[in-house]
Amino acid sequence: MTIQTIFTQALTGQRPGTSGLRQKTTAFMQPMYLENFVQALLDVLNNGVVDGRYLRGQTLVLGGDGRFYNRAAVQTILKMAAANGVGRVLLGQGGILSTPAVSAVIRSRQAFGGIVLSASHNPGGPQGDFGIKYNASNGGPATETLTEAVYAKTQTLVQVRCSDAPDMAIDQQGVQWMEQMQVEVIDPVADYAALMRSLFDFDLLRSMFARGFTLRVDAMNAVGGPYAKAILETELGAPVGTVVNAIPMEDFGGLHPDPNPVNATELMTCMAGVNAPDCGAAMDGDADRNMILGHNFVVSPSDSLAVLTAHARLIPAYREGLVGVARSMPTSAAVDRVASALGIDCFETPTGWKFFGNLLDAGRVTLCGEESYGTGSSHVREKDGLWAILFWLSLQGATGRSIESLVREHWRVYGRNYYSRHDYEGIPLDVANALMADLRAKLPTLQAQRFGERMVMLADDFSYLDPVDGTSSQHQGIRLIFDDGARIIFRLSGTGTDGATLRLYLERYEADPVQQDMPVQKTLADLATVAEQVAGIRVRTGMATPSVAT
Ligand code: VG1
Ligand code: CO
Repeated sequence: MTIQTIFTQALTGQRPGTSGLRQKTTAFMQPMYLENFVQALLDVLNNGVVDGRYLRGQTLVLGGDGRFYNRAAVQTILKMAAANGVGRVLLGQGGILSTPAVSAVIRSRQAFGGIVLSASHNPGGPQGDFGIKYNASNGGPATETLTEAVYAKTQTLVQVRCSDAPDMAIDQQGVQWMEQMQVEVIDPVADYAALMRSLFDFDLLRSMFARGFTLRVDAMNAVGGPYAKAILETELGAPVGTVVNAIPMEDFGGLHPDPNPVNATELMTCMAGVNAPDCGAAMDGDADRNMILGHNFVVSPSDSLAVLTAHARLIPAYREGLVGVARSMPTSAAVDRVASALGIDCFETPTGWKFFGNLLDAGRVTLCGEESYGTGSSHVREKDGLWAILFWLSLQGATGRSIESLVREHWRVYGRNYYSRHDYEGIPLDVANALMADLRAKLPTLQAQRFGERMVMLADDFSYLDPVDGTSSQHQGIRLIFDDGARIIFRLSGTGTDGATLRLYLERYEADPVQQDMPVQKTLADLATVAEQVAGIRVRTGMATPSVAT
């Protein structure tokens, strides 16, 4: 075995987005595409840019969501890690690790960091997307400082180091060596399952299933399957078949593993049927997202965060209460009301889990969430789909109440934040950029403008000053906040691979219990009209309706 130096050409366009570098699988499979990015990452980690620490000789965790190209990418990364002085790699068996499991393993084994191979909720397969992201020693997504350093490096890269060792056997657990590097193939589920056991009352959950509580978890043929089966079926005694679409497939069996009512159609139908189970749930490609359903009832992710916050003390891990909570800016303000009632801090961050990391590390928050079906806590530094499912099961077990009644009671107590996200996908980049630029330019004129009954109280482009390390992030989304608390938000997605995706977020608050059961889109229609008036989405994109509205 020798270490080869391969000369390469710097590539443009390898700037990580909201959650790592995502691209068409075909792009990733081009010669040197993955290699260049990985070399840039290893160079940055080896030069002490991060906290003055050096990767050389240290441990990296490696795994992915099992999508097409996962296995090949694992082999490439192992050879490059060995050639770049990595001391040890902890590799999920078969190259498999969910995003929350990578976070858990980094933390439990005190690794230097980890590499996740996933494009998360994006479709997979040769015609789909692939992705790679780096998580730091806290288990959380790399900060913008690090991803920008990696991006800068990709632009000047001239060589890649790689071992010419043969491919490794990755399907058996155990220890092997490549060059000077130890590779330990680990059980992908064990560390994660142990962590869940330490947070929740597994006896309570076991007794629920023993009494006949019914659950259907749709793993969408993605990486959540093995975790859900091991924990829910094997350990907690849920009947076999509780977890469906449970075997990770390279193309997710043609499903789009983005758990929302539009994509998880099979689950939606099942939960609307007469024999619907007590609870339904789905996860995304890398198992960090969750959708929770009752009988014919979808819990909106923003409400989910608020309900979990309100009842957290029922869970052993949060019995002492929460230190604070955080939500991404476009997420509804439902949780803010609970935080204020509990007298705890509530932080508003830009979109993407990386912005929660410092708050969690500094002990300022315990729970975090995003409107995009993401919820999590201080137990890891990622959102966590199965954790959210176990949390909701525990709430049902502890209160004896159904999902729908828990949410409806929440609305009665705190009011309801009607909420919807409209996605306009596949817009030409220049059209999307012009739309945002024009909105930005218009902001001063929107201030104090009236739209029907409402007046704009604040029109701005959201920026965030991290209260822990003082870094600032600009241009995180255009906000129109009205005098009645309603909000309209526009931002461009940072995870897509086809042109641009415009996300329009609509929210309005309803305190009156009699008015809390209206059809969501209908009750937000006037806000959608204002958004159209202000941004001219229809005219600019030629799209009469959003491609997805959830
Ligand atoms: C989307 C979501 C965001 C989430 C991100 C990664 O980003 O809106 O809330 O953190 O995906 O989720 P964007 O930039 O496309 O809006 V995952 O599960 O795809 O890693
Ligand atoms: Co995900």
